[in-house]
Amino acid sequence: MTATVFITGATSGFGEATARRFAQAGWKLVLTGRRQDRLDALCNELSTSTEVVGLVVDVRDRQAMEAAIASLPPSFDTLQGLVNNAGLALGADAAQHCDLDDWDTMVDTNIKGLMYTTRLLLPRLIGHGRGASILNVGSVAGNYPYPGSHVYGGTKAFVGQFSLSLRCDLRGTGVRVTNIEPGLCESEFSLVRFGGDQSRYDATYAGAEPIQPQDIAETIFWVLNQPAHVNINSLELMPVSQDWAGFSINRTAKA
Ligand code: NDP
Ligand code: 8X3
Repeated sequence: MTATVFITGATSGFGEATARRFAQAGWKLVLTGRRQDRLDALCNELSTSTEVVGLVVDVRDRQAMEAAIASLPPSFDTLQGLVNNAGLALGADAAQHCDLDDWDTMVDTNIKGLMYTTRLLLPRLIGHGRGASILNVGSVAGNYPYPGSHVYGGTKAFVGQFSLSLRCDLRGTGVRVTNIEPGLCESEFSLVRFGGDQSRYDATYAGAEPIQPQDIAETIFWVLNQPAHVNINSLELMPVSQDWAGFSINRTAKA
């Protein structure tokens, strides 16, 4: 039986690169995203080498997710892989200057969208059983604080804890769970975060030799292709150029 992987957020960055990597290995694909033009173009391209279904759907919309998943053809009744990748950061200002709508969007996408997708697909993953995998895309922001991370980091901390707890609940099903936690990676992530500001995007990556989406795709492919008795619990990766800044001490009288 040909293996199938369901990838959220396949219209750019990690998700798109991951779709290409799995297609190259002959896996069947279910790809999601909101931008129909991009999803159609990718599905058309990859359908020359494998079976692909594109679902134009917003992960925040629970009913739309239910309907989209229910519409899958019978050949997708079981899934070997779920890559919960769709997500975003909005802004990097200090918490006291942030827009609550942006915070809602990050929670709704990175937490609730991931939650909905996981719950709705669990029966299909359990149906596959031994060798099935859920791969959640967390972040170093879920492990370490930095100024301007606040809610984004909080959502990724949720992803880490949810992943660990899922492993306990899935005991005996054969379904594996992994949280990958990347650091600085070059993708549209930073254009989205900075409201399309190309100069801030350029400044984020200048001279840093950031991780590329293809690097993440290789990592995800490796995780899902481990022997069925091996579970990679979490995997944190950073570019060599990135490390930790150390503790910060404010020495003004006010603080
Ligand atoms: P991109 O912005 O390139 O890709 C994000 C993807 O998520 C797009 O395909 C987008 O598709 C999709 N998406 C966003 N919101 C929604 C939504 N509401 N419903 C459905 N799809 C949605 O960023 P990356 O590839 O870099 O990011 C992928 C994941 O990796 C995210 O979870 C991010 O937090 C995480 N990450 C990124 C890092 C980085 O430095 N780049 C580092 C660590 C983690 P569309 O707009 O078409 O809906
Ligand atoms: C994205 C990585 O360091 O910008 O999750 O938070 S970082």
